[in-house]
Amino acid sequence: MFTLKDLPYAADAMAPYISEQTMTLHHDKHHQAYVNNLNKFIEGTELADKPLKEIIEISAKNPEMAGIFNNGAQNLNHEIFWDSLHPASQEMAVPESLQKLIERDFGSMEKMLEEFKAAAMGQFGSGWAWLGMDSEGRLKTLKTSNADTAFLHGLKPLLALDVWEHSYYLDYQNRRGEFVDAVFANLLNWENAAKRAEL
Ligand code: MN3
Repeated sequence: MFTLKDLPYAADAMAPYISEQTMTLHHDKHHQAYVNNLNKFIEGTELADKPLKEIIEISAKNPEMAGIFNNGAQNLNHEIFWDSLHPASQEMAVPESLQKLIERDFGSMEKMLEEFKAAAMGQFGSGWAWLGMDSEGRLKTLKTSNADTAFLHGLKPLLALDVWEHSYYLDYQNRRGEFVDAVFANLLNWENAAKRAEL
């Protein structure tokens, strides 16, 4: 059975860019519901003892397992999302190793963030924007719908941005772009991104 991990920081650590209320509802209600539903769906089935990624891979190929897929992938996506943020009070530089790859594959940090933002803005309806690394070690951005997740598209996820409305609506209403800009400028956890890339 899966359990909801605590946030790796206080719920008010992203303020004023993401409010304590949004973080609390997002983690304690939305993410918790995905974990609870996943457990309900897999209890007593052959998937019950399998690792999360395997459950996602199996259910992705079986349309009758949509409930398992949606809740399993959303559990994984949110774990990566929490890990993609750092407290607003913390100064964080981009590790040189990651900076070099970004410049190699996008030309500059600004260009990468432009592409990453375009993925976030171009996702029609609920979904995710990603910075990931392909099997050849190249960095790419990606957008995915609903619960769909980067590793199913051949990308190791380095940064995940939740663009479901529950992620920003209390703080920014319909202004998704302002939410994206605030996260990019103040909250992205570059150190964890470099760790995920195994740099
Ligand atoms: Mn969410």
